[in-house]
Amino acid sequence: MLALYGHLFSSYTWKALIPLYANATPFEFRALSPEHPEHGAIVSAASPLGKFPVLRDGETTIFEATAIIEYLALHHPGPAPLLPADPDAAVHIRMLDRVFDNYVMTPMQEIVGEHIRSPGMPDPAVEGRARDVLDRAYRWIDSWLADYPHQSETITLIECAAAPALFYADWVYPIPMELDRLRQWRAHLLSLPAIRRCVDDARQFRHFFPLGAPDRD
Ligand SMILES: N[C@@H](CCC(=O)N[C@@H](CS)C(=O)NCC(=O)O)C(=O)O
Repeated sequence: MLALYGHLFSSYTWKALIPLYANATPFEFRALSPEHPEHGAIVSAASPLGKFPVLRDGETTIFEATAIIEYLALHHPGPAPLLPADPDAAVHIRMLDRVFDNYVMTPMQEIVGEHIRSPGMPDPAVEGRARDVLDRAYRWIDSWLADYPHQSETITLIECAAAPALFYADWVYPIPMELDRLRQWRAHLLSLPAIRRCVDDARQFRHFFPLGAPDRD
Protein backbone atom coordinates (compact mmCIF):
# COMPACT_ATOMS: atom_id res chain seq x y z
CA MET A 1 0.00 0.00 0.00
CA LEU A 2 1.24 3.48 -0.88
CA ALA A 3 1.44 5.98 1.96
CA LEU A 4 1.77 9.75 1.67
CA TYR A 5 3.04 11.70 4.66
CA GLY A 6 2.16 15.37 4.80
CA HIS A 7 -0.31 17.93 5.99
CA LEU A 8 -3.64 18.81 4.36
CA PHE A 9 -2.89 22.57 4.56
CA SER A 10 0.57 22.24 2.99
CA SER A 11 0.98 23.43 -0.57
CA TYR A 12 3.62 20.85 -1.46
CA THR A 13 1.47 18.10 0.06
CA TRP A 14 -1.31 19.15 -2.33
CA LYS A 15 1.14 18.87 -5.18
CA ALA A 16 1.54 15.14 -4.39
CA LEU A 17 -2.13 14.59 -3.49
CA ILE A 18 -3.44 15.99 -6.80
CA PRO A 19 -1.96 13.18 -8.99
CA LEU A 20 -3.07 10.53 -6.49
CA TYR A 21 -6.64 11.87 -6.56
CA ALA A 22 -6.62 12.46 -10.34
CA ASN A 23 -5.68 8.83 -10.96
CA ALA A 24 -7.82 7.42 -8.13
CA THR A 25 -4.65 5.70 -6.89
CA PRO A 26 -5.23 3.78 -3.64
CA PHE A 27 -3.07 5.19 -0.85
CA GLU A 28 -3.16 5.97 2.83
CA PHE A 29 -2.71 9.57 3.95
CA ARG A 30 -0.53 9.79 7.05
CA ALA A 31 -1.04 13.21 8.55
CA LEU A 32 1.71 14.99 10.46
CA SER A 33 0.20 15.78 13.83
CA PRO A 34 1.09 15.59 17.51
CA GLU A 35 -1.10 12.46 17.75
CA HIS A 36 1.18 10.66 15.29
CA PRO A 37 4.83 11.34 16.18
CA GLU A 38 5.79 8.25 14.18
CA HIS A 39 4.71 10.03 10.99
CA GLY A 40 6.94 12.96 11.85
CA ALA A 41 9.83 10.60 12.53
CA ILE A 42 9.54 9.09 9.04
CA VAL A 43 9.47 12.55 7.44
CA SER A 44 12.41 13.86 9.51
CA ALA A 45 14.55 10.88 8.56
CA ALA A 46 13.66 10.86 4.87
CA SER A 47 15.45 13.93 3.52
CA PRO A 48 18.17 16.43 4.47
CA LEU A 49 15.75 19.04 5.86
CA GLY A 50 12.88 16.74 6.81
CA LYS A 51 10.39 18.51 4.58
CA PHE A 52 7.13 17.04 3.39
CA PRO A 53 5.49 15.41 1.51
CA VAL A 54 7.14 12.00 1.60
CA LEU A 55 5.87 8.95 -0.29
CA ARG A 56 6.44 5.39 0.90
CA ASP A 57 5.85 2.45 -1.44
CA GLY A 58 6.86 -0.70 0.41
CA GLU A 59 10.58 -0.23 1.11
CA THR A 60 10.91 2.69 -1.29
CA THR A 61 10.94 6.25 0.07
CA ILE A 62 10.57 9.23 -2.25
CA PHE A 63 10.74 12.88 -1.20
CA GLU A 64 10.44 16.11 -3.21
CA ALA A 65 6.96 16.56 -4.64
CA THR A 66 8.16 16.56 -8.25
CA ALA A 67 10.05 13.30 -7.72
CA ILE A 68 6.93 11.82 -6.13
CA ILE A 69 4.93 12.72 -9.25
CA GLU A 70 7.62 11.25 -11.51
CA TYR A 71 7.55 8.07 -9.41
CA LEU A 72 3.74 7.85 -9.55
CA ALA A 73 3.78 8.35 -13.33
CA LEU A 74 6.25 5.45 -13.67
CA HIS A 75 4.95 2.97 -11.12
CA HIS A 76 1.29 3.84 -10.53
CA PRO A 77 0.02 5.26 -13.83
CA GLY A 78 -3.61 6.08 -14.41
CA PRO A 79 -5.81 8.10 -16.76
CA ALA A 80 -4.16 11.44 -15.88
CA PRO A 81 -1.02 11.60 -18.06
CA LEU A 82 1.19 13.50 -15.50
CA LEU A 83 4.17 13.35 -17.89
CA PRO A 84 4.04 12.79 -21.65
CA ALA A 85 5.82 9.78 -23.15
CA ASP A 86 7.52 12.04 -25.71
CA PRO A 87 10.85 13.09 -24.09
CA ASP A 88 10.88 16.56 -25.70
CA ALA A 89 7.36 17.31 -24.48
CA ALA A 90 8.37 16.03 -21.03
CA VAL A 91 11.35 18.44 -20.90
CA HIS A 92 8.96 21.33 -21.51
CA ILE A 93 6.63 20.18 -18.74
CA ARG A 94 9.54 19.75 -16.29
CA MET A 95 10.71 23.26 -17.16
CA LEU A 96 7.28 24.68 -16.26
CA ASP A 97 7.30 22.69 -13.03
CA ARG A 98 10.49 24.58 -12.07
CA VAL A 99 8.80 27.90 -12.88
CA PHE A 100 5.99 27.20 -10.42
CA ASP A 101 8.28 25.88 -7.66
CA ASN A 102 11.05 28.47 -7.98
CA TYR A 103 9.19 31.64 -8.93
CA VAL A 104 5.72 31.19 -7.41
CA MET A 105 5.89 28.67 -4.54
CA THR A 106 9.25 29.96 -3.21
CA PRO A 107 8.37 33.70 -2.98
CA MET A 108 4.94 32.77 -1.60
CA GLN A 109 6.62 30.68 1.12
CA GLU A 110 9.07 33.54 1.81
CA ILE A 111 6.20 35.93 2.52
CA VAL A 112 4.39 33.39 4.69
CA GLY A 113 7.66 32.57 6.48
CA GLU A 114 8.31 36.25 7.16
CA HIS A 115 4.87 36.57 8.82
CA ILE A 116 5.62 33.49 10.95
CA ARG A 117 9.05 34.85 11.90
CA SER A 118 7.78 38.30 12.80
CA PRO A 119 4.00 38.31 13.26
CA GLY A 120 2.50 41.71 12.49
CA MET A 121 5.94 43.17 11.64
CA PRO A 122 7.26 41.42 8.52
CA ASP A 123 10.44 42.87 7.03
CA PRO A 124 9.22 45.10 4.16
CA ALA A 125 12.42 44.46 2.19
CA VAL A 126 11.90 40.68 2.28
CA GLU A 127 8.23 41.03 1.38
CA GLY A 128 8.96 43.54 -1.35
CA ARG A 129 11.53 41.30 -3.03
CA ALA A 130 9.21 38.29 -2.88
CA ARG A 131 6.28 40.32 -4.28
CA ASP A 132 8.49 41.52 -7.12
CA VAL A 133 9.37 37.92 -8.02
CA LEU A 134 5.67 36.96 -7.89
CA ASP A 135 4.72 39.91 -10.07
CA ARG A 136 7.29 38.98 -12.72
CA ALA A 137 6.27 35.32 -12.55
CA TYR A 138 2.55 36.14 -12.86
CA ARG A 139 3.18 38.26 -15.96
CA TRP A 140 5.35 35.61 -17.58
CA ILE A 141 2.83 32.84 -16.85
CA ASP A 142 -0.06 34.95 -18.18
CA SER A 143 1.78 35.33 -21.51
CA TRP A 144 2.76 31.66 -21.60
CA LEU A 145 -0.91 30.70 -21.12
CA ALA A 146 -1.76 32.28 -24.50
CA ASP A 147 -0.39 29.09 -26.11
CA TYR A 148 -1.40 26.61 -23.41
CA PRO A 149 -4.79 24.80 -23.39
CA HIS A 150 -5.63 26.30 -20.04
CA GLN A 151 -9.30 25.35 -19.95
CA SER A 152 -8.51 21.65 -20.38
CA GLU A 153 -9.49 19.06 -17.73
CA THR A 154 -6.16 17.26 -18.13
CA ILE A 155 -3.89 16.98 -15.10
CA THR A 156 -0.15 16.90 -15.77
CA LEU A 157 2.87 17.81 -13.67
CA ILE A 158 2.14 21.41 -14.68
CA GLU A 159 -1.31 21.48 -13.06
CA CYS A 160 0.01 19.64 -9.97
CA ALA A 161 2.68 22.33 -9.52
CA ALA A 162 0.59 25.32 -10.57
CA ALA A 163 -2.58 24.82 -8.52
CA PRO A 164 -1.16 24.90 -4.98
CA ALA A 165 1.40 27.57 -5.89
CA LEU A 166 -1.18 29.91 -7.43
CA PHE A 167 -3.78 29.14 -4.76
CA TYR A 168 -1.61 30.42 -1.91
CA ALA A 169 0.40 33.00 -3.89
CA ASP A 170 -2.82 34.83 -4.76
CA TRP A 171 -3.57 35.03 -1.03
CA VAL A 172 -0.26 36.74 -0.25
CA TYR A 173 0.01 38.87 -3.42
CA PRO A 174 -3.21 38.92 -5.46
CA ILE A 175 -2.84 38.35 -9.19
CA PRO A 176 -3.24 41.79 -10.82
CA MET A 177 -6.68 42.35 -12.36
CA GLU A 178 -5.31 42.86 -15.86
CA LEU A 179 -3.84 39.32 -15.97
CA ASP A 180 -7.15 37.81 -17.06
CA ARG A 181 -5.81 34.56 -18.43
CA LEU A 182 -3.93 33.78 -15.25
CA ARG A 183 -6.87 34.67 -13.00
CA GLN A 184 -9.19 32.52 -15.12
CA TRP A 185 -6.74 29.62 -15.12
CA ARG A 186 -6.41 29.72 -11.33
CA ALA A 187 -10.22 29.62 -11.03
CA HIS A 188 -10.40 26.77 -13.54
CA LEU A 189 -7.72 24.76 -11.71
CA LEU A 190 -9.60 25.17 -8.42
CA SER A 191 -12.74 23.77 -10.09
CA LEU A 192 -11.07 20.48 -11.13
CA PRO A 193 -12.24 17.67 -8.78
CA ALA A 194 -8.76 16.50 -7.69
CA ILE A 195 -7.76 20.07 -6.83
CA ARG A 196 -11.15 21.03 -5.35
CA ARG A 197 -10.74 18.14 -2.94
CA CYS A 198 -7.42 19.54 -1.67
CA VAL A 199 -8.97 23.00 -1.24
CA ASP A 200 -11.97 21.62 0.63
CA ASP A 201 -10.01 19.25 2.89
CA ALA A 202 -7.71 22.13 3.90
CA ARG A 203 -10.57 24.51 4.78
CA GLN A 204 -10.56 23.40 8.45
CA PHE A 205 -7.00 24.76 8.81
CA ARG A 206 -7.49 28.22 7.26
CA HIS A 207 -7.46 30.00 10.60
CA PHE A 208 -3.76 29.01 10.88
CA PHE A 209 -2.79 31.03 7.79
CA PRO A 210 -0.29 33.59 9.16
CA LEU A 211 -1.51 36.50 7.01
CA GLY A 212 -5.18 35.67 7.64
CA ALA A 213 -7.03 33.71 4.96
CA PRO A 214 -9.21 35.78 2.63
CA ASP A 215 -12.94 35.07 2.62
CA ARG A 216 -12.99 33.42 -0.82
CA ASP A 217 -11.93 30.30 -2.72
N1 LIG B 1 11.29 21.08 -2.31
C1 LIG B 1 10.34 20.45 -1.43
C2 LIG B 1 9.67 21.52 -0.60
C3 LIG B 1 8.73 20.96 0.44
C4 LIG B 1 8.29 21.99 1.45
O1 LIG B 1 8.72 23.15 1.43
N2 LIG B 1 7.42 21.54 2.35
C5 LIG B 1 6.98 22.38 3.43
C6 LIG B 1 5.46 22.22 3.62
S1 LIG B 1 4.57 22.91 2.24
C7 LIG B 1 7.64 21.91 4.70
O2 LIG B 1 8.12 20.79 4.78
N3 LIG B 1 7.69 22.77 5.72
C8 LIG B 1 8.23 22.43 7.00
C9 LIG B 1 9.70 22.68 7.08
O3 LIG B 1 10.26 23.38 6.23
O4 LIG B 1 10.30 22.21 8.06
C10 LIG B 1 9.33 19.64 -2.27
O5 LIG B 1 9.19 19.93 -3.47
O6 LIG B 1 8.69 18.69 -1.77
